[in-house]
Amino acid sequence: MWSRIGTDESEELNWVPREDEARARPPGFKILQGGLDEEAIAKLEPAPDDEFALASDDGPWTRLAVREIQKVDEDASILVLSDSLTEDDLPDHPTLRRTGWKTLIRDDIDEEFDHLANLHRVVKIRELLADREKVGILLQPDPDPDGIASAYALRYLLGRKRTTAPLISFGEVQRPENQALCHAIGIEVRVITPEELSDFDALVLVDVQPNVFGEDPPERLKQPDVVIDHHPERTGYSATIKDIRVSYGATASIFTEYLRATNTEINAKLATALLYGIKSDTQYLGRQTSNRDMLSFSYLHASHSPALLRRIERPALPHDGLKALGRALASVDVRDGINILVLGRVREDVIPQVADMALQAEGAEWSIAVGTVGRDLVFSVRNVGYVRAAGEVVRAVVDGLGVGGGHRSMAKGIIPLKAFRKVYGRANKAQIKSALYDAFVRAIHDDREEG
Ligand SMILES: [Mn+2]
Repeated sequence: MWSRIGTDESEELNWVPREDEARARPPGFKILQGGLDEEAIAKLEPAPDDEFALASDDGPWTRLAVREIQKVDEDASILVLSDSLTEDDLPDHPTLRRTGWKTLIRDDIDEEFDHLANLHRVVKIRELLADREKVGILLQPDPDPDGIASAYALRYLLGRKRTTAPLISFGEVQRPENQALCHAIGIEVRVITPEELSDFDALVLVDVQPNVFGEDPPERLKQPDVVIDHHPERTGYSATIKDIRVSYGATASIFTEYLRATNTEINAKLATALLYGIKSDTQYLGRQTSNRDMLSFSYLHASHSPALLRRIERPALPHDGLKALGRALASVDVRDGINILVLGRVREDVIPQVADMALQAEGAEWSIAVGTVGRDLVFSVRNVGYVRAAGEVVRAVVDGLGVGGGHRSMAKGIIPLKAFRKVYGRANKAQIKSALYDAFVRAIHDDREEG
């Protein structure tokens, strides 16, 4: 059996019965008149861009077919579909590839079964919650983008509004980027007290499990209706439906699969929120990313809004923040690969944005943006990635003074002004710059000595 696949949408399937084969041709196939030989193939008038597929587990027949095709079109592209032939059974031909039917079908079928399992899960969740008047979607205190996006997706899947399925938390959204997400998408997270949980007819925990609310969480929390999360599974509670997938880098990936499995149309806002949720929980598909997260990310990428994403990731800079940046830039000097910009009093979200930008300075391997927020010095640190981990360096810098941490290439530190003054005397810009410069040189240098 073989087929010729035209490039102009005309697809021709031909059937070449083997001599010992009594079977009739399958539906949709034409008989290759004259059997398998050069002349019969030539009658098909193959065009130079045509591709051929040979489906056979018979080595001699396949070799013959390749030979006959080559006589007509010397460098024809040929795909051999067989699960039993190996490369040794096949003739040497520069544009020949082999793949197995079963492998091809298995991959697709596996995916369909995954969709089916997700569909089943969503149907059960919808059934469970259908008659409940008010469903509370509970997030951890100071929820992160993964949680917020997932909760928003759940409400969408349930076809509910904020009145019948509000997003709730025991602590408000604090980080400026997370507030920007809520603002850009139009999501409201309502802060409630544990007592207010009794106002709800159903409780769903998203991106969190009850243990996060302390050793002995409120009684209502120990029996949630649904828990959907990717953190390690905890004990001490019983949920009617639990979907915990620890291999996933983000809960938003689970919800993306729910949406796909139910053929739910994902609008730009929802796609952007989920994409940002995956991106931020996996450090832009870095650490703890599974293939699942990659698949969901690329699926969402097609329908997300880049403009909306930019607005979330780069909140508008306030004018006084820009002026502070201008003054800091006026005295820029990159020494030992370190670029420190001291901004003075600014809105907190200006600091990481300045740190991002400062790393672009010529010769900079490290950038540090420092600002005064409330009674603290807050600084964001970035590096080029191939130097000592930013998180470690920041921990060394704030040691005994404040708090800090982060990852390989980005970190954040906070030093109370009081603690800074105790050690360094004054907290003016010049003093902050030289003190931090010395501390960073020491912290970065430490690593080099340790090897
Ligand atoms: Mn998460």
